[in-house]
Amino acid sequence: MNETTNGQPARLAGHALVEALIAQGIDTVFGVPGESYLAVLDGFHEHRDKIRFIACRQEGGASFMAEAQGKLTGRPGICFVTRGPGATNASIGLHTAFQDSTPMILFIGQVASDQRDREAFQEVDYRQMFGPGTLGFAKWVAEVHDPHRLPEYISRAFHTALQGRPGPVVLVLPEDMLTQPTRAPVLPRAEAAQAWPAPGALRDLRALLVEAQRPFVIAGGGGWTGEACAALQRFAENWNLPVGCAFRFQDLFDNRHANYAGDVGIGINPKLAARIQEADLVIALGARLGEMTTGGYTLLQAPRPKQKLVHIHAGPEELGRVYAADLLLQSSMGCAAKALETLAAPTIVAWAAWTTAARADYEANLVPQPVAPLDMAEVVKTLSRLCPDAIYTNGAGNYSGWLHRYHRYMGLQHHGRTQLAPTSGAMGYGVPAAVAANLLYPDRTVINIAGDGDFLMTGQELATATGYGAGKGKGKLISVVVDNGTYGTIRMHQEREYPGRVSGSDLFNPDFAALALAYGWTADRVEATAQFEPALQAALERTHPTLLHLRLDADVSTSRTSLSAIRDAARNRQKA
Ligand SMILES: Cc1ncc(C[n+]2csc(CCOP(=O)(O)OP(=O)(O)O)c2C)c(N)n1
Repeated sequence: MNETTNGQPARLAGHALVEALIAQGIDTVFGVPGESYLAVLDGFHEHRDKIRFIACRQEGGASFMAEAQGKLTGRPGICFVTRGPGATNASIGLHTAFQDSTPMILFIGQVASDQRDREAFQEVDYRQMFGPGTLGFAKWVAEVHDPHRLPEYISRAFHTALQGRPGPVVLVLPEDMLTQPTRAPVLPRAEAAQAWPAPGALRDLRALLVEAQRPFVIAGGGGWTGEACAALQRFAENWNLPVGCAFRFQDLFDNRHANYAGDVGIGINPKLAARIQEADLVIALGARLGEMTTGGYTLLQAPRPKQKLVHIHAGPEELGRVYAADLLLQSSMGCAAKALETLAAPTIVAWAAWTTAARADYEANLVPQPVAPLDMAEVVKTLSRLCPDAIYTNGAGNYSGWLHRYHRYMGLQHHGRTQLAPTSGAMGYGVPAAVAANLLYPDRTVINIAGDGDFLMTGQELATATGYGAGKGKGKLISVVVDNGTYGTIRMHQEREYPGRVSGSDLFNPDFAALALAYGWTADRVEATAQFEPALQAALERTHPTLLHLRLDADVSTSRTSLSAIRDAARNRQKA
């Protein structure tokens, strides 16, 4: 036991943990309580004037809220859950934070040390369950045995979550460790170490740009700030480069800007996909170049793309992971963007018409085909018009395609993050993310769009919103449920692969409006396009949250096609 006190009075380790979080600038945590970490809960009571514990209705919701907190604040989102069942429920938010490169710390209460390895009540070995070897849950998992070293573990957890490729960390807390007294000091706030791109590599990048005829920038990933996004915009302006945003990182570049060319994700504008394939130089800035951003590794062929490829990423493990690039640069996003904006650009570039055409393709893609009676494109356009700078949240499902296609996200330099959406494709993300966003920033209006399948995965967090007074401040909280009576995305895939053979994708729904009322929300039903705007206006005037229940014909599958067209095409293929 090695105790460095710095004059700290003795208190429970559980209290020291809460003090460490406060010192890291955390004023809100999300969780579901458990008997495994009562001493920490007591610490939250002790310091209730500085930090609040938001008690959620399921750990999946709590971990999504913490993930959203990480995305919004740029500091690790904090989640507390109990052992076994709590940890298994929380795994979805952890996985999302990993795939989305979001800083987050999940604290898990653990069985007492003298019970370890007996398969004691709810005992799990979290290093096995979530360890880095799983390639999908956490950057680091540690169990804290010595209460005097708690601050060291917490400081390392913050650094690990923030540095390199940001991501989640798991700290496991044996209950007997938490109840010991400690004089452990409170350590200073962790600031992430920044990595600058090497000057030689920047010269090489400039040489590649000067030689290019059809360059394209894809921005994405974690670790961005408003300042970094502003610098990226200036780089794009200096060199007149077309910029696309990786799947669900659409708010990194101002969608209204003349250099913005669209989002590179599911349901990509086919013209944008073709343009990326035709590019002779792709600069991937912070994007992981995963399956969703590369169109299943077809926009950039793996492992050796046709285009010249420059990949800039904060995590060395991402560089050269899939693609044999022409140039790899390890750098934090802030440093990379600032370095790029200083690259001297020629007065005339060869690709001015290429950039103009990329923008024209994006704008043409904003013009919808009218659909009756309820036109989702018009719904999103109305939301964008009335709530241009709101925080928009969604989970997974075809319904999100309208939002991604028609809403014009602003860059982070304007209002911070305005898109909370899981690149992990986790259903159920949008409701808790919206609740967290509004609780953290009561002056910001938050709009959740959810499918009927998606909504009910975490819909019980409406109670959390009501309980903690969400939507009562200047900012409104609105959930738009798009009810088509089916797990529509899966139905779409079924019709394409096994036309007419529907199984397992029908939904039997509650009355969503009545459900919302039961949670203390107001609700409205919308069956036709014209009803949406007045319903939204009324919601924006209320001082508590509103659910808008939209009924959509199941045949309206995506913003580009219908289920019947997909089925007919599949049948014709089978006949041919
Ligand atoms: C937690 C989770 N479970 C299952 C899936 C697979 N999945 C992807 S989309 C989808 C259906 C979504 O249905 P809904 O929310 O009703 O939206 P729609 O596709 O009908 O617009 C399913 C089941 C997933 N992505 N995440």
